[in-house]
Amino acid sequence: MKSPILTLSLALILSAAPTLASAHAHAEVQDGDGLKNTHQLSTTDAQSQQAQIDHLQVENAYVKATIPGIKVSSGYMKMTNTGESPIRIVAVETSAAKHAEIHRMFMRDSKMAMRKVDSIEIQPKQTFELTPGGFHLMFMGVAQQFKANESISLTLIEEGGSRHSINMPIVKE
Ligand SMILES: [Cu+2]
Repeated sequence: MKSPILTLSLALILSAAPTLASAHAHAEVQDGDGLKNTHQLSTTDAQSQQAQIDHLQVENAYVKATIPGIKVSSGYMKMTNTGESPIRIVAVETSAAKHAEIHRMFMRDSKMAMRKVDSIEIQPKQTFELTPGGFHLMFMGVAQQFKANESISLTLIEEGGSRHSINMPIVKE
């Protein structure tokens, strides 16, 4: 029932970068044709590792395009924990900006403000959405202008060190 979404998420992860193999703790799962079709827990090592990767499923990831001279952008996505234990994202990394942080919008004196947060936790079987006006990723010191129809790659880092590389298309506001 969840197959189409999982397939999409896996495609996003796999398209992210050839560096996935070195960046990801579960690099072995890149081997084999079964990768695209098999998402259930199974008896083989390769497949159970692959299931682990799938525990964090990312959809609809995007960052906002920037205009020349503006070095700040923000990013959004929908993350689903398909596993049995909580996933805590403690950092994000990208070579596209000097600093990448997890932020949260909040009201202060009836105005919207934002602050950095240390982590976000996604409970088992829950979806956590980064949205304009809510939690989001903040990019400061954008290295090169974020141009619509291009993309940046981003690595989500879990507590414990697991890394998930994703591709974030750049979208014009
Ligand atoms: Cu922010």
